[in-house]
Amino acid sequence: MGPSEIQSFCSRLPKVELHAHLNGSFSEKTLYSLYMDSPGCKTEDIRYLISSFHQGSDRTLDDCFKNFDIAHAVTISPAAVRRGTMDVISEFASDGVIYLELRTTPRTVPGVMSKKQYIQAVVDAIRDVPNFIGPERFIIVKLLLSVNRRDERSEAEANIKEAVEAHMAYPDIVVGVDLSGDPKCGTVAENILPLFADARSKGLKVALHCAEVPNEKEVEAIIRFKADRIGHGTCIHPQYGGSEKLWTLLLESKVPIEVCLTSNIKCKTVENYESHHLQHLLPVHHPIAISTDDKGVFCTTLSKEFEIAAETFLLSFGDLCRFTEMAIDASFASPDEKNQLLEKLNNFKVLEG
Ligand code: 6MZ
Repeated sequence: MGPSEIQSFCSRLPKVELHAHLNGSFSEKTLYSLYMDSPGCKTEDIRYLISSFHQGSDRTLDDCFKNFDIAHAVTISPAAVRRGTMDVISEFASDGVIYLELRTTPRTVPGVMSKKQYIQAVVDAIRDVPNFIGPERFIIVKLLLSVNRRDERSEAEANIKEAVEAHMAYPDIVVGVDLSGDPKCGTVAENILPLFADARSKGLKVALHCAEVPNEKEVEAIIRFKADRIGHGTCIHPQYGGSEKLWTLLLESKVPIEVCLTSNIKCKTVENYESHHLQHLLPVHHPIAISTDDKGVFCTTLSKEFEIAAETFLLSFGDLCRFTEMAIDASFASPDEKNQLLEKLNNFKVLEG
């Protein structure tokens, strides 16, 4: 298999995206167009953000988090949030993504937008999907609401409450909660895990960012919590500042890992693709979902992430189909939806011979 064959296969393959932060997924085009309607956003900030999209791995985790603050400055009204969401969904659908779980942190903009209105804007865009992706495309979209670990506990409580209410109002769309935010600051995750347990008891699935940086105690608490999925999971294996104990706990838990290759390289939490922790997950057949994290900020697509995985770890087309299958299994879709997605994958396999 040559690089162009791999590229073409990855783009045709029906894919499932399980780890995509809304405000980190805006493309250059979306940011420019939202910026034109955001008088409060500084031109130099938007220039900085867009130029940073094209940087390689010469920035730090802190630089990446500065980017999110800039993206937030262009989504300060329900109309902007809705437009941005529609663009992100369209772009994933054009990339051959048949199932997308978006996640976002409900935000209040005083006098302009409440958390409820923010969530409603995203939900409205998702409900409108069949009308804007075009008849030749197919995509199922779900929403997870995030808690930012940088925020106060009261804010975390407020977001979980909003998530529970949104799930009751839109059970087919709002399906989960997420813990994210700068892993080097803020809340100690173990203190707010009871909030996630509460959300789980009310029917929401739980995805937790875990081990982007080493933190034995917190990582152990998160693995023992048995989330439905873990984001990143970098510093669990001893090679990345984790330990044998954590690694064994993870493998025993069988909790799927959302693997974000380019994000980890660009944030410098992993040195290069060859030494990515995916190398340890593949041989033991631990469930994984290849994901983009922030396709705008990291200038990537899900097809590209599949390509990188295939080229780095010498994977076959069969292995890549298996990735989609694993992601369907790890998704928060309903059993009927999972069958529908599997059927799409099987049809693709038949067509490809
Ligand atoms: C942890 C991340 C992240 O929620 O405003 N976010 N959290 N690790 C990462 N790896 C690089 N990438 C993004 O989208 C932006 C927010 O997602 C979280 C951060 O909290 C960021 O502010 P929303 O739509």
